[in-house]
Amino acid sequence: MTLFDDILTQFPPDVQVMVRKIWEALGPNEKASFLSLVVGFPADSNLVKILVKLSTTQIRQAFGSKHRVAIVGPANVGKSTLYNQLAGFAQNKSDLAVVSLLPGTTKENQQADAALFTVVDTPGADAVGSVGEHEKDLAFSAATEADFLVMVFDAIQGIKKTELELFNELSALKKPFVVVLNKIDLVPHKDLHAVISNAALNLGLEADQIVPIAAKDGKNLGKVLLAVAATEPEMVAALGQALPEYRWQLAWQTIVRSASISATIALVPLPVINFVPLVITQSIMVVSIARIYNYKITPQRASELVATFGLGFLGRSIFQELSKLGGLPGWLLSAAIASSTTVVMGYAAVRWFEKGEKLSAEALKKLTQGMTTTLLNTLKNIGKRKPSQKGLQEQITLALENSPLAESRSALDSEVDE
Ligand SMILES: Nc1nc2c(ncn2[C@@H]2O[C@H](COP(=O)(O)OP(=O)(O)O)[C@@H](O)[C@H]2O)c(=O)[nH]1
Ligand SMILES: [Mg+2]
Repeated sequence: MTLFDDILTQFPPDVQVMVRKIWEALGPNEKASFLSLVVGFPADSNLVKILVKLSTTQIRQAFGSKHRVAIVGPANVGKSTLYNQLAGFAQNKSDLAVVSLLPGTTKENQQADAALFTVVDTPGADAVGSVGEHEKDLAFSAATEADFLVMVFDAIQGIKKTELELFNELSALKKPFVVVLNKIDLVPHKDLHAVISNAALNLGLEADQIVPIAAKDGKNLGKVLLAVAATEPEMVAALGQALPEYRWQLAWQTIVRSASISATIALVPLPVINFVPLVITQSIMVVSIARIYNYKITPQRASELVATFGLGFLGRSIFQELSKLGGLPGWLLSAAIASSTTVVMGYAAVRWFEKGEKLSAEALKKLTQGMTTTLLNTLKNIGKRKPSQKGLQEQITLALENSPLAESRSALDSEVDE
């Protein structure tokens, strides 16, 4: 068994194939330097452990399996309408559901393939009588088989006794879920706040756990999808394909995750930033971003792309410049630079997939320097003592999630395009 095989066994079985592919895509020098790191720092088999632990989620995200999202709720609240919005991205029009004013229109479960995930429409789960019982059973069997529930209620109807009972029964399935309040277009603007907070109160949730939507015209559909994505990162790619206007925000989630991983990799005490684990992390990020932008690229191609942007080299030269100035601990510099190059790589990948455009070396440098300064300013607050990996990861995540970039990339665009 080679050393690499040994490392590979530490990954969960379902991601081993992918890790091996990425490994095989690396050049001989990169392979050698990675292995020498591992051999040279026996006390720091930590490095491998961190990499394994952190990249597993990412690999799952990039190569994740299909998920089932079931739309459930009382009759006539707009489940089929919402389903059609989601399934609208599917090729097959016969997958669409019949929508009508009449309660009880949907009598069977119906599913559609919306890119990477499967949406399931169900009959009303609140009906009474023998037909109603049967339909409720169908809805509950779909919910039981699903990985995620979109629970739909009617904004005008509100949450009364039957709705609450249904909510409790569905919650008892212990699936991740989002509650949406549909037909919000029928609520007068001045009552909006009260309607949402009443529904939250009755369900025992916080107001921000409820997403008001108008399925009929697609209003806030993206919020539903982001709520789904937040609990099921594997869906991010699928959602990005479905909703082009959310692509950047979805890509940003991937970038934040990768950048915080990069920082922790850099935290391991080594004289220079660990280039190879960074390349792997960034390659996986690029594969995820490609999926969001509806491209499929191999991990090999992604690692080549990462290499052509030359950010590893840039990172090291920025490290040298900044460490000459003194005053800042090496771990802080490494972490900030590793994160920044990952953010910039993510942004560069977005531009690449969006416009087939490669940012100039000058632009990349400017962006990386700017990002490093921003992150150093945030991280200075941690103090001189080196934080734990988890602590650092949280700090970076927080800083990036709260950045204006989470909403829009215009700040980066204007730096590059001016
Ligand atoms: N005003 C309004 N009506 C809606 C909305 N979504 C669905 N509806 C209407 O509500 C009725 C029931 O919709 P449907 O999707 O069949 O509900 P389901 O029984 O839960 O599947 C239909 O007349 C829809 O046109 C919405 O966002 N706003
Ligand atoms: Mg229906």
